[in-house]
Amino acid sequence: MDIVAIQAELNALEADCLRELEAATDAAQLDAVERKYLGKQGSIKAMLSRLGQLPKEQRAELGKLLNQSSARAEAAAAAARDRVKKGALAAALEDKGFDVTLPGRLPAGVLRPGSLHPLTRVRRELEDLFTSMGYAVLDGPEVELEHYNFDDLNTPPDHPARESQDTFWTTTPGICLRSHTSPVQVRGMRWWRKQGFELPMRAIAPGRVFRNETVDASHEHTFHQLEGIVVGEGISIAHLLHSMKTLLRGVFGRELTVRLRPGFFPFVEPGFELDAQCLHCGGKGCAFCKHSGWVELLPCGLVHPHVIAAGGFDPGKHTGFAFGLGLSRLVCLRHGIDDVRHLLSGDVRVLGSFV
Ligand code: FA5
Repeated sequence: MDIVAIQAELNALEADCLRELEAATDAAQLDAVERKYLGKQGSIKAMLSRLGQLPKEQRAELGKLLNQSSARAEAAAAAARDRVKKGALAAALEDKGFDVTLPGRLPAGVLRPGSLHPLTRVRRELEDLFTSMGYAVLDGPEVELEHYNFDDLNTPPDHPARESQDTFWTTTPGICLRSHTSPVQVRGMRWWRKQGFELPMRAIAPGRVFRNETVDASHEHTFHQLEGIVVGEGISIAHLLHSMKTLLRGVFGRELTVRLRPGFFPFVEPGFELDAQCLHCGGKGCAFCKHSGWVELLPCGLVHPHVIAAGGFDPGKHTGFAFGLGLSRLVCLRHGIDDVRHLLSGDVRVLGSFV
């Protein structure tokens, strides 16, 4: 056979290949055409075996022709693939049964739907509960002035109570990470006055706080509290108790067994510790309640006159109550989480159980 005959055969093969690529309407058909002509066993490639039939001087020429032909067929195959892909997408979009707003279908267990963190959920519930009773929701800085974190809260530098909250200090003197949400008491009172709002002032301030302390099942170095403060004329312990009961009923949907005992905080007088019976062990004692059967949850009291004055109100006329709910512990109690460290662990298995 001479080169002219082989060349004619090659041209015919190429033309067939291009026609079949053109006619293919889906990826499977394209695969078949590519296999038939361009695959290792494909007929264009098979022409290589014919080189041996030619005299030496014509082999290079046929080799070149074969390469050119393969390159053209491969380019046509790529273009056909592109056409088929675009066509499939256009057809899918045309199809009235295709809803682009539907979430993707994923193999089960690969990706889970997102969910709100239990802390966020309880915080939002409490915000709803308190705003429905006329409270404002305030915010305060996490990096706080020592002044607001301690001094204005009737806790001067030499006060022993400073040691009960192991504070993270920054390298700038007078600036710390807030060790509780109570600085929002004074910030809030000043803001309330500046706005010219009427009394009683009612506000809550949920947020993150930090303590340089040894962590265990009920202690984290970073945790959440929810501060509450009410200031006006004639605000008494009766108001405080009623509000605390409303709060706990709102969170747990039922009355909890609670006890009130005297508690010391420089910024309240008198001060109380409201403990809830441990729901993990029903009061029998476990690691979460440090085997006492009770969980310290809600310290509270009547706002100290010095703090009322620091907030810009008249301690001769105005009284108030304040509380500092341990939000992280409350979330643990409500959701049966037996270790507060799970909350901020970032472990998706924790979040996944609250979808
Ligand atoms: C305070 O922080 C006061 N500011 C609360 C307060 C506010 C009293 C207003 C009176 C008036 P205490 O240090 O006890 O108090 O912390 C309050 C709550 O935060 C505790 O009852 C507990 O539920 C929670 N808590 C304290 N330390 C930790 C910790 N390391 N990890 C998780 N929760 C904690």
